[in-house]
Amino acid sequence: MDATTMPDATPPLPALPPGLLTALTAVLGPKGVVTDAADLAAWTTDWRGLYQGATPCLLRPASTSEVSATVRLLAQAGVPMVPQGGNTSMVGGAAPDESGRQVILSLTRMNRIRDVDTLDMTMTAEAGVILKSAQEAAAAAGALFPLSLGAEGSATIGGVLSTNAGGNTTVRYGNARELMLGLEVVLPDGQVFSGLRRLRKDNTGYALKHLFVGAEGSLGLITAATLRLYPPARATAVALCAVASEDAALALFRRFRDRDETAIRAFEYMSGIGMGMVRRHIEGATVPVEGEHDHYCLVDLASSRADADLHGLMESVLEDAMAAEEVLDAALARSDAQAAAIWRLREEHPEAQKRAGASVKSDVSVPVSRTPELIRRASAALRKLIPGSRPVPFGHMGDGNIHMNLAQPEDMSAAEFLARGHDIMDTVNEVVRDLDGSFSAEHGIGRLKTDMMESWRGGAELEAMRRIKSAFDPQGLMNPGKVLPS
Ligand code: FAD
Ligand code: 2HG
Ligand code: ZN
Repeated sequence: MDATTMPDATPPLPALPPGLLTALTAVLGPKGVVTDAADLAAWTTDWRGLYQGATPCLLRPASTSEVSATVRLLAQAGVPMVPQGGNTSMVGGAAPDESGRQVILSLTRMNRIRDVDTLDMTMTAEAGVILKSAQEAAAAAGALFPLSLGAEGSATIGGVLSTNAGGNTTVRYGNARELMLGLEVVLPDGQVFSGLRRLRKDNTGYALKHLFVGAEGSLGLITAATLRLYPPARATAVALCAVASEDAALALFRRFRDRDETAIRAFEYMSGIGMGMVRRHIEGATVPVEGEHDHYCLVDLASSRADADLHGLMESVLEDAMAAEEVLDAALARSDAQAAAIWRLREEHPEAQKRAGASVKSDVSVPVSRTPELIRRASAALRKLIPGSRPVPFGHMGDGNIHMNLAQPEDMSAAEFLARGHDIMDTVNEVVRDLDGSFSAEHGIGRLKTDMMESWRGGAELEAMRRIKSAFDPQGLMNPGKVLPS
């Protein structure tokens, strides 16, 4: 077979309906329409590299009216669309499928902070504002936007709301939903739902705005949001603790909660295996407690009162926990730099795990009281399923949300290990189900977990979700193949 007779390995992408690209370019200008295959590659692959999709074009509207006009044109032509923010989804939520028919609608050019009000304590930000920029804008006004997560340098306001992201401070401030007061959304037919109300109380029938939070772009495109602000932290204390067991970790959380629940800003669990990966793979990472331990906790206390004695509280609780042999050793940060170095040990867990080889992630939650049992039982089941594999549980213990991840055995190929991905997730989920938990805590469903919806949310619950979907999006054009099984 020579080159002229050889079939093309990748068939050409189906063209968009005639005239559509011209009409879109008239709305968005040349900067708003990207069709060059080389430029599109970065947008069609997800952060974890799980999916390699295809798209005929990337559309980049710069205003709500441009989003509305774009969606109207695509809806009239029956073209499916995939909303995208920072493309940091852990579940392939923002990646198009392989059909080459799904257009990517990126909101990153909508990046204006429209308003910060420190009397109402609200910020109105467009969907493409990077989370870190939103935090900085709040800080510049003397306030705090508390949502904080490892991807905050890339994730956008539209993305964190659409996934109902949690992160490190949920234990204190709630997840993205709880930080949202109002939304502006372009509906699947192009209409604009203008709900940017900054009201703390607003009992007017169905809370439509909440449907779009956590919907992962399946009901419409969030173009802007009004968010809650808080007073900034004026006193803080951060410690890394080596703890005796999973139960000791939870007991430590309880000690802090019993002494002063309002002081806890974050309470994170890390395993010895995960900490070992950070030591090995992250340059400059040093663990400030001596020796190697099986379990660690990061405790972060904060108060808006400058005179709050949080170091005193931290030392006193840790002394009690050491006397009870729950805490084996602890390092209390004496400067902001030391606090940041402790936080880095936690934040670099995803990157360290990536560098340590293939891994399968399970973002799950159980009632807080059952987190020790989750970690113990799921780790044992995973070790039994794949001998030599390394469970790397870590995460937001104060919320009952553990990333029950599994790293490949050193002597197994990545491909062989990843082929067991569904078995691995099923093994974790079996324990989670038994503990009254959820198979998706904060990362969402995306493409990865859509086929789990039937068994976890079947019956009336799934049926109600399907009705909502078809009421908003009767043509099924908004992020098809995500969230709901077809
Ligand atoms: P994308 O990935 O672009 O999109 C996410 C989903 O939302 C997709 O379904 C997409 O279609 C949809 N979407 C995006 N923008 C819009 C919009 N404007 N309107 C409608 N739909 C939209 N998550 C946590 O909850 N807690 C963590 O601690 C955490 N840590 C992370 C750490 C790392 C290193 C990484 C890579 C991710 C982490 N995540 C975490 C995952 C988290 O879901 C994302 O970081 C974030 O919420 C997604 O924002 P994004 O702008 O990148 O959205
Ligand atoms: C975190 O808490 C993120 O760091 C990512 O939610 C978790 O990599 C993961 O599994
Ligand atoms: Zn997390």
